[in-house]
Amino acid sequence: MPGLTRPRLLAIVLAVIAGVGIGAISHLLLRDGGPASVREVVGLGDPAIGGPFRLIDSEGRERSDADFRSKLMLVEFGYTFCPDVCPLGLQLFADILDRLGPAADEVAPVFITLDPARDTPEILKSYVQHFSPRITALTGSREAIDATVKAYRVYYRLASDAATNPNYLVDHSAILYLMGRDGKFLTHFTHETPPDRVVAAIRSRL
Ligand SMILES: [Cu+2]
Repeated sequence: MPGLTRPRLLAIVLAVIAGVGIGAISHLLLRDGGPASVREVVGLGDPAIGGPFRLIDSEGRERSDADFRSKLMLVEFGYTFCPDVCPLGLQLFADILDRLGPAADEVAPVFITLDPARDTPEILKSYVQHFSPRITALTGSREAIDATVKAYRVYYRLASDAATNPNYLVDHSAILYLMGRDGKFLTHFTHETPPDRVVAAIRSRL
């Protein structure tokens, strides 16, 4: 089966929630001027999700995270060959943009491939246009993708037959990240999050 098994998905979601929780606690402790020893220890666990990237868009242009600073960024990772998870995620992107109406101009939806070997700019272009022409699709070298994956704490794994089967699958986490205009992590959603809740979360930050 493509996508993720439920226990694994749950583990990833819990890991993200735990990471966010640690961040919240550390901020509270720091704000309240906790003891120096706590400050040091908690500081090590500060879960910065997201970060700089330098990738290639579907027009072949180099794009960096800084290009999206004037907008809220909605980020999702996947691959065009994905039979089920990614189409759902991109449909959710399209639903969110529709529901936002004119406010959609304030949001930059970004789809980053986990499969740069097959997802060329041309393939990404025709794929995301099925969902919304507003979506920016990004690819790049395996190294550049992996650096971005690491920054966003995304899980992915190529199927074991990837070297021999051209139709190989990629197991991956399915999380939507909402990033602020400063590029910093705000919150995240899953594909099960109702679009209206995502829209409300976005509107509250416009
Ligand atoms: Cu997928």
